[in-house]
Amino acid sequence: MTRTASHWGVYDVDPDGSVRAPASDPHPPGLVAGLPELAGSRLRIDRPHVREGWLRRRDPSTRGADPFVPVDWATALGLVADELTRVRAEHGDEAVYGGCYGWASAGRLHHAPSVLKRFLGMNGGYVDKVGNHSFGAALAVLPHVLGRGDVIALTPTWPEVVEHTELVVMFGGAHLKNTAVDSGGALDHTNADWFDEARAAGIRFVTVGPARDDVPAAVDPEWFPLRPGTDTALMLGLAHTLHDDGAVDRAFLARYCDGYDEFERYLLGDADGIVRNADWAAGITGADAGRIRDLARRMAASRTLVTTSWSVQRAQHGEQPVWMTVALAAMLGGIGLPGRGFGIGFGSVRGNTLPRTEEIPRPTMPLGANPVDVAVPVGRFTDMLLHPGEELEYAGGRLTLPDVKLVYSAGGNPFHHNANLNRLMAGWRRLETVVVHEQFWNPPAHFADVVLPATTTMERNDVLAHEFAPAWVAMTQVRAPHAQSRHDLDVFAELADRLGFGEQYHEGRDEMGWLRHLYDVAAGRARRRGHDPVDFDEFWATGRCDFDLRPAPALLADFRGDPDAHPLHTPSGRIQISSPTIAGFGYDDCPGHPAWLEPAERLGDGGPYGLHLVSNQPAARLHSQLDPSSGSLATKVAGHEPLRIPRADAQERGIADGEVVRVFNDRGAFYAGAVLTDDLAPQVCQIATGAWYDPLEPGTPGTPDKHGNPNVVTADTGSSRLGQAPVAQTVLVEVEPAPDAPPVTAHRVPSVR
Ligand SMILES: Nc1nc2c(c(=O)[nH]1)N[C@H]1C(S)=C(S)[C@@H](COP(=O)(O)OP(=O)(O)OC[C@H]3O[C@@H](n4cnc5c(=O)[nH]c(N)nc54)[C@H](O)[C@@H]3O)O[C@H]1N2
Ligand SMILES: Nc1nc2c(c(=O)[nH]1)N[C@H]1C(S)=C(S)[C@@H](COP(=O)(O)OP(=O)(O)OC[C@H]3O[C@@H](n4cnc5c(=O)[nH]c(N)nc54)[C@H](O)[C@@H]3O)O[C@H]1N2
Ligand SMILES: [Mo]
Repeated sequence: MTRTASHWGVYDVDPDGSVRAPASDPHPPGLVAGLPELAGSRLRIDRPHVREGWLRRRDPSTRGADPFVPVDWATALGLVADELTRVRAEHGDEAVYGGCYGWASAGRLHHAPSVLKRFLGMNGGYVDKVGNHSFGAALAVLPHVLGRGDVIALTPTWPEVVEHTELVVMFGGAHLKNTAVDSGGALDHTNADWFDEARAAGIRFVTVGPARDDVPAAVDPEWFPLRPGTDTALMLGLAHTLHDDGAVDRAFLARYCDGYDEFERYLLGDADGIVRNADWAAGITGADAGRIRDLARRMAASRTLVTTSWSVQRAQHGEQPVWMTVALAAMLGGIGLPGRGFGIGFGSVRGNTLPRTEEIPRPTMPLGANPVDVAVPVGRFTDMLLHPGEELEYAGGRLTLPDVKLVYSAGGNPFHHNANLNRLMAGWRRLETVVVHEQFWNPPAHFADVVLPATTTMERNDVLAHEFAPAWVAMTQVRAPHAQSRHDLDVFAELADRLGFGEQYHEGRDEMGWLRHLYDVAAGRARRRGHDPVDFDEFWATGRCDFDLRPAPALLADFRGDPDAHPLHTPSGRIQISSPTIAGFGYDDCPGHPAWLEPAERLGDGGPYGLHLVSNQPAARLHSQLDPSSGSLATKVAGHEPLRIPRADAQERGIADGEVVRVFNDRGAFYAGAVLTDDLAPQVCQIATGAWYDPLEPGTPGTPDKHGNPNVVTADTGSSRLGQAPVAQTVLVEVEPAPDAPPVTAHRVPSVR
């Protein structure tokens, strides 16, 4: 067997090292070539390294600027074990942060954040994270609205859409490149084919958002150019037209919803005199009022699905567009019918191609208990570093931010996922110690004190499994570990040995022993749910365990069938168009019903920065993963990450196509390569995330990034006090030509003593 897998696909490796996707994948993304290409790269970390300033002086101020000292594994693990023990003894278990956020790699056994948390939990505990970067605001609000927070399941599937839908109105679109990946692993890539089938079935697509190309041109979508962050206003305008036309499904609202009246009073402006109609929406969104009315009428007259991509809620007040999506779908009355109602994240990842089934319990590494009961919202990580002891209002309660002294990170890139990197840097310098497991000399490695080299998926045996995938796939080791790199699992097992709980950690199992054990436990659970998985030896010999997926009914179909027998887990048992619980929190940034709330930054606000920056997911990478691969490098412009800018806005600023530009605001600046386009709404610029952070003067506050990392300029405020979720999309900038931009040095190995 030479088959292995990644988050972006399954692939086979020939003895000569060449790779190809299996024939069963109709459209494997180019990303598949990235991992094998980088497996032996000069950027791989060959042995443990310790930052000189930490080793000699325990000086945090030169972190990111110092040379590294290579050490042997025994020395490195001794340093880490002693440091963990010191920090716990001097500052307590709440001083250790292990809630590392990150996609890591595919594979259920060698899942870096899991093996890390299992280790830290047994070593006294760790401060964890709560929420996520992907859909944190939705995660906060939907339990109050629908009584459930399983956001990735809250969308209809493609088969339902093709069979039942007439009109799909997509806020934020469903860009095909996003469906290249699934957390846990994409088995195959069929979204393009589903779009084709939908087109053949005569389904109409409307994409509402800042970019024309968020829906494939193949389905000839209608584009509603929109100022970013204004979706809620547009949805309110649509809702008002439904109301005016008498097209609201009152019977649906009466039987299945609670609190519509209160929302309706807001819509009509009963209290404040502001009528949220199409004209009002046009003024905020930049869309045409006549087109808004027309769209509302077509939505009422068709079997309509309203989808909202996760990007839309990755913004200040990001709870509102999600809540309003549900409210709008409720007014149309289609919720619970196949292919109708709403979809949150339809097309944000690959998962919605599959006939939804009851979840197959996939193999997972048991985390064990965490004796420390503190979890900080992911978006508030820098607040935690800068303001220990302060109170944070969150989700109706109050959270005291812990005083973290040591960050232990494996499988995430804090210089990718966090916003406002200059502020992060100020917090990062307050840490006494940063321990990182990494595969490459990337930003997390450059900004660590102890760097332990990790293997990649190609160098280990594992099992690929995703909640909604119809098969588990054996990931076979296809290369020897690079240089002295080790599996994260083995590193933690040895650290546990040194700290006296080795047997508890590894339970006497080696890699294959663990795989067999995790598989057997999951297979047992699957059998109890009526599935018939093959035994482990057959799985490993054939490389696959297939499940017969029984398509489940449409989302909320049982509730629609009988809301008394299948009530939602909300206070009323119904869909909460208004929520007394949320209203009771008294948050002005998240009131008791969906509402348009003015964000801190938006186009037309009269401030000094005249362009809205959208940072979307990269086509040629997974976040920062694969950035040095040839596929990603081929997308760069003059060595920098490309920034798309509308032709007129570029010309106004004297910017030519292919030129290097400086993108800046009060929080920071980065350099990028300009690409002039006609595919963006006026005054909207767009850059993908994931260019490796490349500060001009590492560790110096305010230093520009040379490469094109948008998080140098993004804000790290919370979506609201309800969600405290990241707001990457709420950011205004200015752009200017930068003929003297410094050269990019992102893909470098540090100097070594
Ligand atoms: N401006 C802006 N910022 C954003 C977003 C945005 O839209 N705009 N999106 C946000 C979203 S949705 C997300 S999910 C986050 C993603 O942020 P992250 O998940 O932090 O990004 P990745 O680049 O996937 O980071 C994974 C890291 O793990 C390492 N790694 C991979 N496999 C292994 C392994 O087996 N062992 C070890 N030890 N390390 C491994 C990789 O080298 C890489 O450094 O970013 C967020 N940040
Ligand atoms: N190839 C690839 N695929 C990925 C990933 C990757 O790194 N690479 N990351 C995965 C991850 S972790 C996640 S969470 C998902 C994220 O999935 P999404 O959040 O859906 O994806 P994005 O690319 O961030 O945004 C999609 C589009 O939303 C539009 N948009 C931005 N702001 C607004 C707005 O205010 N209103 C409207 N209407 N539209 C707006 C932008 O034009 C953008 O192209 O993608 C996943 N898929
Ligand atoms: Mo994400």
